[in-house]
Amino acid sequence: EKDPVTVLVTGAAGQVGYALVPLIARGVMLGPDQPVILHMLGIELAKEALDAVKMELIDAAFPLLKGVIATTDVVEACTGVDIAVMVGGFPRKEGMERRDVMSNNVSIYKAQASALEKHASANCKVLVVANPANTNAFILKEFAPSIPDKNITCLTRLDHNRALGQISERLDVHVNKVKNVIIWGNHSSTQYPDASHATVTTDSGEMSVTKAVSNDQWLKTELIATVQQRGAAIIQARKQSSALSAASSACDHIRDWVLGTPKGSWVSMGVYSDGSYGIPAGLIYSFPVTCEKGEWSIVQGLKIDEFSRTKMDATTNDLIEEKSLAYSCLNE
Ligand code: NAX
Repeated sequence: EKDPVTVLVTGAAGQVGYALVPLIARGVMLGPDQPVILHMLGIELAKEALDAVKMELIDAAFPLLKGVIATTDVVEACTGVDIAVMVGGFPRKEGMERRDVMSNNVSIYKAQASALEKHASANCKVLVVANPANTNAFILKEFAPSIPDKNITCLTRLDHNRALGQISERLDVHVNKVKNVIIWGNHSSTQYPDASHATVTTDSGEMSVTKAVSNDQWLKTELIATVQQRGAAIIQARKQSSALSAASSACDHIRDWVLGTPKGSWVSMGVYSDGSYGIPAGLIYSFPVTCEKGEWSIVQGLKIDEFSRTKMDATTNDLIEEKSLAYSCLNE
Protein backbone atom coordinates (compact mmCIF):
# COMPACT_ATOMS: atom_id res chain seq x y z
CA GLU A 1 0.00 0.00 0.00
CA LYS A 2 1.17 3.55 -0.81
CA ASP A 3 2.07 5.98 1.99
CA PRO A 4 -0.81 8.34 2.74
CA VAL A 5 -0.85 11.87 1.32
CA THR A 6 -1.92 14.60 3.74
CA VAL A 7 -4.50 16.99 2.31
CA LEU A 8 -5.52 20.22 4.02
CA VAL A 9 -8.97 21.66 3.35
CA THR A 10 -9.60 25.06 4.93
CA GLY A 11 -13.18 26.19 5.41
CA ALA A 12 -14.17 22.52 5.42
CA ALA A 13 -17.42 23.19 7.27
CA GLY A 14 -18.67 25.42 4.46
CA GLN A 15 -20.68 24.27 1.49
CA VAL A 16 -17.82 23.66 -0.94
CA GLY A 17 -15.82 21.98 1.83
CA TYR A 18 -18.69 19.70 2.73
CA ALA A 19 -18.98 18.54 -0.88
CA LEU A 20 -15.20 18.25 -1.29
CA VAL A 21 -13.99 16.20 1.67
CA PRO A 22 -15.95 13.03 0.80
CA LEU A 23 -14.59 13.17 -2.77
CA ILE A 24 -11.05 13.35 -1.43
CA ALA A 25 -11.72 10.51 1.02
CA ARG A 26 -13.10 8.38 -1.83
CA GLY A 27 -10.01 8.80 -3.99
CA VAL A 28 -11.56 11.09 -6.58
CA MET A 29 -8.79 13.66 -6.13
CA LEU A 30 -5.68 11.50 -5.88
CA GLY A 31 -6.72 8.15 -7.29
CA PRO A 32 -8.45 5.00 -6.03
CA ASP A 33 -5.24 3.47 -4.67
CA GLN A 34 -3.96 6.52 -2.81
CA PRO A 35 -4.62 6.60 0.97
CA VAL A 36 -5.18 10.09 2.40
CA ILE A 37 -5.11 11.90 5.72
CA LEU A 38 -7.45 14.88 5.92
CA HIS A 39 -6.67 18.04 7.86
CA MET A 40 -9.66 20.34 8.14
CA LEU A 41 -9.23 23.92 9.29
CA GLY A 42 -12.13 26.06 10.45
CA ILE A 43 -12.77 29.07 12.63
CA GLU A 44 -14.13 29.08 16.18
CA LEU A 45 -17.58 30.17 14.99
CA ALA A 46 -17.89 27.08 12.79
CA LYS A 47 -16.07 24.64 15.09
CA GLU A 48 -19.11 22.55 15.97
CA ALA A 49 -20.09 22.18 12.34
CA LEU A 50 -16.50 21.20 11.55
CA ASP A 51 -16.54 18.53 14.27
CA ALA A 52 -19.76 17.20 12.76
CA VAL A 53 -18.05 16.86 9.36
CA LYS A 54 -15.34 14.80 11.07
CA MET A 55 -18.03 12.60 12.68
CA GLU A 56 -19.62 12.01 9.28
CA LEU A 57 -16.27 11.18 7.68
CA ILE A 58 -15.74 8.55 10.37
CA ASP A 59 -19.30 7.26 9.91
CA ALA A 60 -18.77 6.86 6.16
CA ALA A 61 -15.96 4.33 6.84
CA PHE A 62 -13.91 5.30 3.79
CA PRO A 63 -11.30 2.61 3.08
CA LEU A 64 -8.73 5.17 1.87
CA LEU A 65 -9.10 7.59 4.76
CA LYS A 66 -6.26 6.98 7.22
CA GLY A 67 -6.86 9.89 9.58
CA VAL A 68 -8.87 13.09 10.09
CA ILE A 69 -8.06 16.21 12.04
CA ALA A 70 -10.65 18.96 12.60
CA THR A 71 -9.02 22.01 14.11
CA THR A 72 -9.10 25.78 14.45
CA ASP A 73 -5.35 25.87 15.01
CA VAL A 74 -3.67 26.92 11.78
CA VAL A 75 -0.30 25.42 12.78
CA GLU A 76 -1.80 22.02 13.56
CA ALA A 77 -3.78 22.20 10.31
CA CYS A 78 -0.75 23.01 8.13
CA THR A 79 1.75 20.61 9.68
CA GLY A 80 3.04 18.00 7.24
CA VAL A 81 0.56 18.94 4.53
CA ASP A 82 1.34 17.75 0.97
CA ILE A 83 -1.66 19.34 -0.74
CA ALA A 84 -3.52 22.40 0.53
CA VAL A 85 -6.95 23.30 -0.79
CA MET A 86 -7.82 26.74 0.49
CA VAL A 87 -11.61 27.08 0.51
CA GLY A 88 -11.92 29.12 3.70
CA GLY A 89 -12.45 32.80 3.32
CA PHE A 90 -14.54 35.79 3.98
CA PRO A 91 -17.55 35.89 1.64
CA ARG A 92 -19.01 39.06 0.22
CA LYS A 93 -22.35 39.75 1.84
CA GLU A 94 -25.00 42.07 0.53
CA GLY A 95 -24.23 45.71 1.02
CA MET A 96 -20.57 45.08 1.73
CA GLU A 97 -17.79 47.11 0.17
CA ARG A 98 -15.33 45.32 -2.10
CA ARG A 99 -12.54 46.83 -0.08
CA ASP A 100 -13.77 45.31 3.21
CA VAL A 101 -14.01 41.86 1.66
CA MET A 102 -10.51 42.22 0.21
CA SER A 103 -9.10 43.47 3.48
CA ASN A 104 -10.46 40.46 5.41
CA ASN A 105 -9.19 37.97 2.86
CA VAL A 106 -5.78 39.59 2.63
CA SER A 107 -5.27 39.14 6.37
CA ILE A 108 -6.51 35.52 6.28
CA TYR A 109 -4.22 34.62 3.34
CA LYS A 110 -1.24 36.43 4.80
CA ALA A 111 -1.51 34.45 8.06
CA GLN A 112 -2.16 31.12 6.38
CA ALA A 113 0.74 31.67 3.95
CA SER A 114 3.18 31.92 6.84
CA ALA A 115 1.80 28.81 8.53
CA LEU A 116 2.04 26.81 5.30
CA GLU A 117 5.54 28.03 4.66
CA LYS A 118 6.74 27.02 8.12
CA HIS A 119 4.86 23.78 8.67
CA ALA A 120 3.77 22.16 5.40
CA SER A 121 5.88 19.65 3.43
CA ALA A 122 8.66 21.23 1.41
CA ASN A 123 6.98 20.53 -1.92
CA CYS A 124 3.42 21.29 -0.80
CA LYS A 125 1.06 22.07 -3.71
CA VAL A 126 -1.50 24.79 -3.02
CA LEU A 127 -4.87 25.39 -4.69
CA VAL A 128 -6.79 28.51 -3.70
CA VAL A 129 -10.55 28.24 -4.25
CA ALA A 130 -11.80 31.06 -2.02
CA ASN A 131 -12.59 34.34 -3.74
CA PRO A 132 -11.05 36.55 -4.90
CA ALA A 133 -9.19 33.36 -5.84
CA ASN A 134 -6.38 34.77 -8.03
CA THR A 135 -5.61 37.60 -5.65
CA ASN A 136 -5.80 35.39 -2.54
CA ALA A 137 -3.28 33.11 -4.26
CA PHE A 138 -1.14 36.12 -5.11
CA ILE A 139 -1.10 37.23 -1.44
CA LEU A 140 -0.30 33.69 -0.36
CA LYS A 141 2.64 33.65 -2.77
CA GLU A 142 3.88 37.02 -1.48
CA PHE A 143 3.87 35.86 2.13
CA ALA A 144 5.25 32.39 1.57
CA PRO A 145 8.38 33.25 -0.42
CA SER A 146 10.05 29.89 0.23
CA ILE A 147 7.19 27.93 -1.35
CA PRO A 148 8.15 27.64 -5.04
CA ASP A 149 6.06 29.94 -7.27
CA LYS A 150 5.01 26.94 -9.32
CA ASN A 151 3.34 25.36 -6.29
CA ILE A 152 0.74 28.10 -5.78
CA THR A 153 -2.31 28.01 -8.03
CA CYS A 154 -5.97 29.03 -8.05
CA LEU A 155 -9.14 27.41 -9.32
CA THR A 156 -10.48 28.30 -12.76
CA ARG A 157 -11.21 24.68 -13.65
CA LEU A 158 -14.86 25.16 -12.75
CA ASP A 159 -15.11 27.88 -15.40
CA HIS A 160 -13.24 25.62 -17.82
CA ASN A 161 -15.65 22.75 -17.14
CA ARG A 162 -18.62 25.10 -17.48
CA ALA A 163 -17.41 26.08 -20.96
CA LEU A 164 -17.03 22.41 -21.95
CA GLY A 165 -20.52 21.76 -20.61
CA GLN A 166 -22.09 24.61 -22.59
CA ILE A 167 -20.43 23.51 -25.83
CA SER A 168 -21.45 19.90 -25.31
CA GLU A 169 -25.07 20.97 -24.75
CA ARG A 170 -25.00 23.19 -27.82
CA LEU A 171 -23.56 20.47 -30.08
CA ASP A 172 -25.52 17.69 -28.40
CA VAL A 173 -22.42 15.57 -27.88
CA HIS A 174 -21.10 14.06 -24.69
CA VAL A 175 -18.87 16.44 -22.74
CA ASN A 176 -15.89 14.08 -22.99
CA LYS A 177 -15.86 14.64 -26.77
CA VAL A 178 -15.03 18.33 -26.28
CA LYS A 179 -11.60 19.58 -25.22
CA ASN A 180 -9.09 22.42 -25.17
CA VAL A 181 -11.24 25.37 -24.23
CA ILE A 182 -9.30 28.03 -22.33
CA ILE A 183 -10.15 30.28 -19.43
CA TRP A 184 -7.83 33.27 -19.54
CA GLY A 185 -7.29 35.58 -16.60
CA ASN A 186 -9.23 36.21 -13.45
CA HIS A 187 -11.86 33.95 -11.89
CA SER A 188 -14.32 36.86 -12.00
CA SER A 189 -16.78 38.19 -14.52
CA THR A 190 -13.89 39.59 -16.59
CA GLN A 191 -12.52 36.09 -17.32
CA TYR A 192 -12.22 35.24 -21.00
CA PRO A 193 -13.64 31.82 -21.92
CA ASP A 194 -11.99 31.15 -25.28
CA ALA A 195 -13.23 28.33 -27.51
CA SER A 196 -11.24 29.34 -30.58
CA HIS A 197 -8.74 26.48 -30.08
CA ALA A 198 -11.26 23.94 -28.80
CA THR A 199 -12.02 20.73 -30.67
CA VAL A 200 -14.81 18.17 -30.74
CA THR A 201 -14.54 14.52 -31.69
CA THR A 202 -17.28 13.37 -34.04
CA ASP A 203 -17.86 10.18 -36.03
CA SER A 204 -15.82 11.66 -38.85
CA GLY A 205 -12.88 12.62 -36.62
CA GLU A 206 -11.71 15.66 -34.72
CA MET A 207 -12.81 19.12 -35.82
CA SER A 208 -12.65 22.62 -34.45
CA VAL A 209 -15.56 23.73 -32.28
CA THR A 210 -15.75 26.92 -34.34
CA LYS A 211 -16.49 24.82 -37.40
CA ALA A 212 -18.86 22.47 -35.56
CA VAL A 213 -21.09 25.22 -34.16
CA SER A 214 -21.04 26.93 -37.57
CA ASN A 215 -21.82 30.15 -35.76
CA ASP A 216 -18.81 32.09 -34.66
CA GLN A 217 -21.03 34.70 -33.04
CA TRP A 218 -22.39 32.24 -30.48
CA LEU A 219 -18.85 31.50 -29.28
CA LYS A 220 -17.97 35.18 -29.13
CA THR A 221 -21.06 36.39 -27.33
CA GLU A 222 -23.44 33.93 -25.69
CA LEU A 223 -20.90 31.32 -24.64
CA ILE A 224 -18.65 33.92 -23.06
CA ALA A 225 -21.50 35.64 -21.23
CA THR A 226 -23.04 32.36 -20.03
CA VAL A 227 -19.77 31.08 -18.57
CA GLN A 228 -18.92 34.45 -17.03
CA GLN A 229 -22.37 34.66 -15.43
CA ARG A 230 -22.88 31.00 -14.55
CA GLY A 231 -21.98 31.46 -10.88
CA ALA A 232 -24.60 34.19 -10.57
CA ALA A 233 -27.20 32.03 -12.36
CA ILE A 234 -26.62 29.21 -9.87
CA ILE A 235 -26.99 31.58 -6.93
CA GLN A 236 -30.22 32.88 -8.37
CA ALA A 237 -31.67 29.41 -8.86
CA ARG A 238 -30.34 27.72 -5.72
CA LYS A 239 -30.13 30.69 -3.37
CA GLN A 240 -26.63 29.44 -2.60
CA SER A 241 -23.47 29.46 -4.65
CA SER A 242 -22.16 26.48 -6.63
CA ALA A 243 -20.78 23.79 -4.39
CA LEU A 244 -20.82 20.31 -5.93
CA SER A 245 -19.43 21.53 -9.25
CA ALA A 246 -16.78 23.58 -7.46
CA ALA A 247 -15.73 20.60 -5.33
CA SER A 248 -15.60 18.30 -8.35
CA SER A 249 -13.54 20.81 -10.34
CA ALA A 250 -11.11 21.26 -7.44
CA CYS A 251 -10.53 17.48 -7.58
CA ASP A 252 -10.00 17.70 -11.35
CA HIS A 253 -7.45 20.49 -10.85
CA ILE A 254 -5.36 18.59 -8.30
CA ARG A 255 -5.71 15.20 -10.03
CA ASP A 256 -4.47 16.53 -13.37
CA TRP A 257 -1.70 18.51 -11.69
CA VAL A 258 -0.42 15.50 -9.75
CA LEU A 259 -1.19 12.66 -12.16
CA GLY A 260 -0.87 14.52 -15.48
CA THR A 261 -3.13 15.70 -18.31
CA PRO A 262 -4.02 13.26 -21.10
CA LYS A 263 -1.89 13.49 -24.24
CA GLY A 264 -3.13 16.17 -26.65
CA SER A 265 -5.31 17.99 -24.19
CA TRP A 266 -4.87 20.90 -21.85
CA VAL A 267 -6.78 22.35 -18.90
CA SER A 268 -7.06 25.82 -17.35
CA MET A 269 -5.30 26.68 -14.11
CA GLY A 270 -4.66 29.97 -12.38
CA VAL A 271 -0.86 30.00 -12.21
CA TYR A 272 2.04 32.33 -11.72
CA SER A 273 2.64 34.17 -15.01
CA ASP A 274 6.12 33.94 -16.49
CA GLY A 275 5.25 36.60 -19.06
CA SER A 276 3.78 34.15 -21.61
CA TYR A 277 1.34 35.75 -24.07
CA GLY A 278 2.41 39.18 -22.83
CA ILE A 279 0.72 38.72 -19.44
CA PRO A 280 2.70 40.63 -16.79
CA ALA A 281 5.06 38.27 -14.94
CA GLY A 282 4.11 37.52 -11.36
CA LEU A 283 0.34 37.84 -11.74
CA ILE A 284 -1.71 34.75 -10.88
CA TYR A 285 -3.50 34.42 -14.22
CA SER A 286 -5.46 31.54 -15.69
CA PHE A 287 -3.67 29.93 -18.66
CA PRO A 288 -4.01 26.76 -20.70
CA VAL A 289 -1.59 24.25 -19.13
CA THR A 290 -0.47 20.68 -19.56
CA CYS A 291 0.80 18.72 -16.58
CA GLU A 292 3.40 16.00 -16.34
CA LYS A 293 5.17 14.46 -13.34
CA GLY A 294 3.54 16.89 -10.93
CA GLU A 295 4.49 20.04 -12.87
CA TRP A 296 2.35 22.29 -15.01
CA SER A 297 3.59 24.16 -18.08
CA ILE A 298 1.81 26.87 -19.98
CA VAL A 299 0.83 25.79 -23.50
CA GLN A 300 2.96 27.87 -25.87
CA GLY A 301 2.50 29.12 -29.40
CA LEU A 302 -1.27 29.55 -29.59
CA LYS A 303 -2.35 32.21 -32.07
CA ILE A 304 -4.00 35.16 -30.35
CA ASP A 305 -6.22 37.28 -32.58
CA GLU A 306 -7.35 40.87 -31.98
CA PHE A 307 -10.62 39.79 -30.34
CA SER A 308 -8.82 37.53 -27.85
CA ARG A 309 -6.12 40.10 -27.14
CA THR A 310 -8.68 42.70 -26.10
CA LYS A 311 -10.43 40.25 -23.76
CA MET A 312 -7.14 38.98 -22.29
CA ASP A 313 -6.04 42.55 -21.60
CA ALA A 314 -9.34 43.45 -19.94
CA THR A 315 -9.01 40.62 -17.43
CA THR A 316 -5.31 41.51 -16.92
CA ASN A 317 -6.35 45.03 -15.98
CA ASP A 318 -8.96 43.67 -13.57
CA LEU A 319 -6.24 41.60 -11.85
CA ILE A 320 -3.82 44.52 -11.68
CA GLU A 321 -6.53 46.58 -10.03
CA GLU A 322 -7.32 43.81 -7.51
CA LYS A 323 -3.64 43.51 -6.76
CA SER A 324 -3.32 47.20 -5.96
CA LEU A 325 -6.45 47.07 -3.82
CA ALA A 326 -4.90 44.13 -1.94
CA TYR A 327 -1.65 46.06 -1.44
CA SER A 328 -3.49 49.10 -0.17
CA CYS A 329 -5.31 46.86 2.34
CA LEU A 330 -1.94 45.49 3.49
CA ASN A 331 -0.67 48.97 4.18
CA GLU A 332 -3.66 50.04 6.24
P1 NAX B 1 -19.04 29.04 2.88
O1 NAX B 1 -19.24 30.39 3.49
O2 NAX B 1 -20.13 28.04 2.91
O3 NAX B 1 -17.75 28.37 3.55
C1 NAX B 1 -16.60 29.07 3.86
C2 NAX B 1 -16.05 28.48 5.14
O4 NAX B 1 -14.80 29.10 5.43
C3 NAX B 1 -16.95 28.72 6.35
O5 NAX B 1 -17.17 27.49 7.01
C4 NAX B 1 -16.12 29.67 7.22
O6 NAX B 1 -16.33 29.45 8.60
C5 NAX B 1 -14.72 29.27 6.81
N1 NAX B 1 -13.69 30.26 7.12
C6 NAX B 1 -13.78 31.62 7.19
N2 NAX B 1 -12.62 32.16 7.55
C7 NAX B 1 -11.76 31.14 7.70
C8 NAX B 1 -10.40 31.07 8.07
N3 NAX B 1 -9.70 32.18 8.36
N4 NAX B 1 -9.82 29.86 8.11
C9 NAX B 1 -10.49 28.74 7.83
N5 NAX B 1 -11.79 28.74 7.51
C10 NAX B 1 -12.41 29.93 7.43
O7 NAX B 1 -18.58 29.33 1.39
P2 NAX B 1 -18.53 28.30 0.17
O8 NAX B 1 -19.77 28.40 -0.61
O9 NAX B 1 -18.10 26.97 0.66
O10 NAX B 1 -17.39 28.94 -0.73
C11 NAX B 1 -16.06 28.95 -0.28
C12 NAX B 1 -15.23 29.91 -1.10
O11 NAX B 1 -15.08 29.43 -2.43
C13 NAX B 1 -15.85 31.31 -1.23
O12 NAX B 1 -14.82 32.26 -1.10
C14 NAX B 1 -16.40 31.31 -2.64
O13 NAX B 1 -16.48 32.60 -3.16
C15 NAX B 1 -15.37 30.47 -3.34
N6 NAX B 1 -15.77 29.83 -4.60
C16 NAX B 1 -14.86 29.80 -5.60
C17 NAX B 1 -15.07 29.11 -6.77
C18 NAX B 1 -14.03 29.06 -7.83
O14 NAX B 1 -14.33 28.55 -8.91
N7 NAX B 1 -12.81 29.57 -7.64
C19 NAX B 1 -16.37 28.42 -7.01
C20 NAX B 1 -17.08 28.07 -5.72
C21 NAX B 1 -17.03 29.13 -4.67
O15 NAX B 1 -18.05 30.06 -4.90
